[in-house]
Formats: sequence, structure tokens, C-alpha cells
Amino acid sequence: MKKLFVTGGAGFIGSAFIRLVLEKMPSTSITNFDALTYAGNRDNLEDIDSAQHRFIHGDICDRAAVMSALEKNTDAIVHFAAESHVDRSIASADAFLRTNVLGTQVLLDAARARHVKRFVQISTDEVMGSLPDDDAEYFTESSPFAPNSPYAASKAAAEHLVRAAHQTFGLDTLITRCGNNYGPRQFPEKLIPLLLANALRNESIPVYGDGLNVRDWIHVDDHCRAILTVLEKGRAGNVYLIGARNPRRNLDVVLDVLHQLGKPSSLIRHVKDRSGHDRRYAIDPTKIERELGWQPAETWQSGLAKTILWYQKNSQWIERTRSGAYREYYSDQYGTELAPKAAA
Ligand code: NAD
Ligand code: TDX
Repeated sequence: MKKLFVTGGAGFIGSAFIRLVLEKMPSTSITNFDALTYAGNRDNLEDIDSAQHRFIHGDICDRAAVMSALEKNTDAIVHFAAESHVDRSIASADAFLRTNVLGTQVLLDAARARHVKRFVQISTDEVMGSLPDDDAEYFTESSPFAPNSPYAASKAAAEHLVRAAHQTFGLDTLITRCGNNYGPRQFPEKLIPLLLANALRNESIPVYGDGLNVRDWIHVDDHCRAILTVLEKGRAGNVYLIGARNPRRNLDVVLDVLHQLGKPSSLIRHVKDRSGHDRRYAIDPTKIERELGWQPAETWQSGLAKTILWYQKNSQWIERTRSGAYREYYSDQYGTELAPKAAA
């Protein structure tokens, strides 16, 4: 792979993927195309100073901008750009339909027009809905679609468009579905960075409902290594589930992090449950393990320890993300009583 076009590379997972490619593939050039929404952040690329990386500020829904940025002889599009937060999709689905659905179709059209060799769609376990509240069932590649939030529905729609481009036009496509990522540079609207940002400042930690919902956690670098493996070795037209065999209840995650930080559990506030809150996600990653030989490198303990250290060392990054717009979002979502304080 000599030339990659990455969308959403100034977000959490996309920026980690770019770091990985720069480290592992020194002769590959990357065009990083990102609209820098509230979740995209140039700070996420701060340490990247490489002639291999070219940043283009653009919207994936803007066909002309995509066509002009997408060079001939591009080996692959790796498509991360998305509206990615479930709670925001419940408040309003418009941006989710626009970016996640229409934007994906623009990229598929552009891939065909420019004869791009591969297209990797970064999807999510949430397209398969919720598993029963016991430990017996796991998602597999043949689990049916059952998206429950507007976010999940928009990601499912995007997957259908990717599949259609493969079936109808013979585009070489791959779809990856991963569970909940954690790691450095994750926007503090998601559970783990929100928990870390708040706990480090002795602020309350909102836990939805009874806190017994289960999520399958993976360190972002393991997710990115899996994507690279799929990009290089995946079979065209296939779907690959990515998971580290690490399902945990939310409350256990929160208590674990508080314990690591030496903070009291009295910071926890049980708040109103998320509407349509999926109860349990758990991924069976046998296909990617057996077919492509991928295995996660981090354990929950090692991944969490590195993540905690990063947030402890990068308080400025946290403060910059907790801007005025963030505080407004936070008050709308959690009420003014729990709103984070401005930096001193
Ligand atoms: P993120 O919200 O941190 O980043 C999204 C990036 O996309 C941002 O940089 C943003 O500026 C960019 N973007 C948004 N709309 C755009 C548009 N119209 N044009 C161009 N760029 C745009 O998201 P993330 O957590 O890094 O997730 C990346 C991808 O991985 C998403 O597709 C998401 O659905 C998927 N995913 C995420 C997780 C997770 O746990 N975070 C798990 C599985 C799958
Ligand atoms: O304040 C909170 N309190 C709380 O209890 C937040 C933000 C979340 N939660 C719960 C809801 C979920 O059960 O924690 C769990 C994780 O929530 P999120 O971090 O919002 O992630 P989730 O909704 O599970 O979706 C994530 O994983 C799949 C990503 O945001 C998606 O982009 C990805 O596709």
C-alpha cells in the first residue's frame, strides 16, 4: 500500500490509525480528510510531523472537495469519519444521516470514479443491537442487523451502501465492526474519557440507569492494528468483527478506574437512563483471529494503565476539549447541577 486516503483522521480512532501507519509503513503516504467538527481536533495530530501525512480540511458530503482531494492511484480509502456519539443522535439525528449515510455514499462514488483499489468501512457492533442480559450469547459476523439508536441505524445504513457497492459495482470493500474503544485523545463525551476527566477534577460521574449495561472494551491501538490487518489481508466483500474478549459492566469499569486513581466511589451519580439503552454487547472475534491471525496486544489492565497515564499527563488537551460548546452540551445532557467547572 503506497497511498491511503483516510477520512476522520483528526478524531480519536482515525488519528491513532494514522500514527500506526506512519510507524509501520514508512513508504506509505496518507491524505487525511476531515471536517474538524466538535470531535475533530488538530491537537490530535500535534506530534505528527511527517512528509508522509497531508491534512485536508473538508467535508465528506462535499462531492467536489472529496474528488479534488482523492488522488489517482490511491490504494485504499479507510473511512472513519462519522458522527459517533449515541446520546447526540438521540437529541438530533440530522447530522448522523448526513455524514454517516450520505457522506459514505459520496466516498463510495468517488472510490469508483478514481478506481481506488480497496474501501474499508469502519463500523460498529451497535448495528447488531443488544444481546440478552446473560453471558451466553455473542455477536458474530452472521448476527442480524437490529440497530436501536439513530447513530446505530445510520451506521447500519452505511454498511448497506458499502455492501451494495460491492455487489452492484464490484468495488473491493471490507467492513469492520468493533466494540467500545478506549485510549488517548477520546472526546470526553464517551464514558471512559468523561469518567477520567471528571474524576481527575473530583467532579461527579454520571452513570446511566442501574449501571449494569455491558460493553466490550478494546484499546484503540489494538483496534487500529486489526484494521490494518483487515486492510492488508481481508477478503473482499467480507465483514470482520473486532474485539478483545473483554466485556464489562459499566459500573465495574467506573469502579475500576476510580480505584486506579485513588478516588472515592461517592463521586458516582446514578442519573436517568439513556432512551433505548442497549443492555449488552459482546463480540466473538474468532473469524479475524483464525483467518487473519490478529490478536490484541493489550490486556484491560495494561491498556487502562496507559490510558489513565495519558489523561493525567494531558490536562491541557482535556481543558481545550471542555470548551464552552462542550459545557453547553453537558448541561443539556446531564443538567446544570452536574455541569463541569471551567478551568481555573
Ligand atoms: P470521533 O467522533 O472521535 O471522530 C470523528 C471524526 O470524523 C472527527 O475528526 C470529525 O471531525 C470527523 N467528521 C465528522 N463529520 C465529518 C464530515 N462530514 N466530513 C469529514 N469529517 C467528518 O469518532 P471515533 O470514536 O474516532 O470513531 C471513528 C469511527 O469509528 C466512526 O466511524 C465510528 O462509528 C467508529 N467506531 C467507533 C467506536 C468507538 O468506540 N469510538 C467503536 C466502533 C466503531
Ligand atoms: O455519562 C455516561 N454515563 C453512562 O453510564 C455515558 C457517556 C455513558 N454511559 C454508559 C452508556 C453505555 O452503556 O456507558 C456505556 C458506554 O457509553 P458510550 O461511551 O457513550 O459508548 P456507547 O454508547 O456504548 O457507544 C460507543 O461504542 C460503539 C461509541 O460511542 C460508538 O461510536 C461505537 O460505535
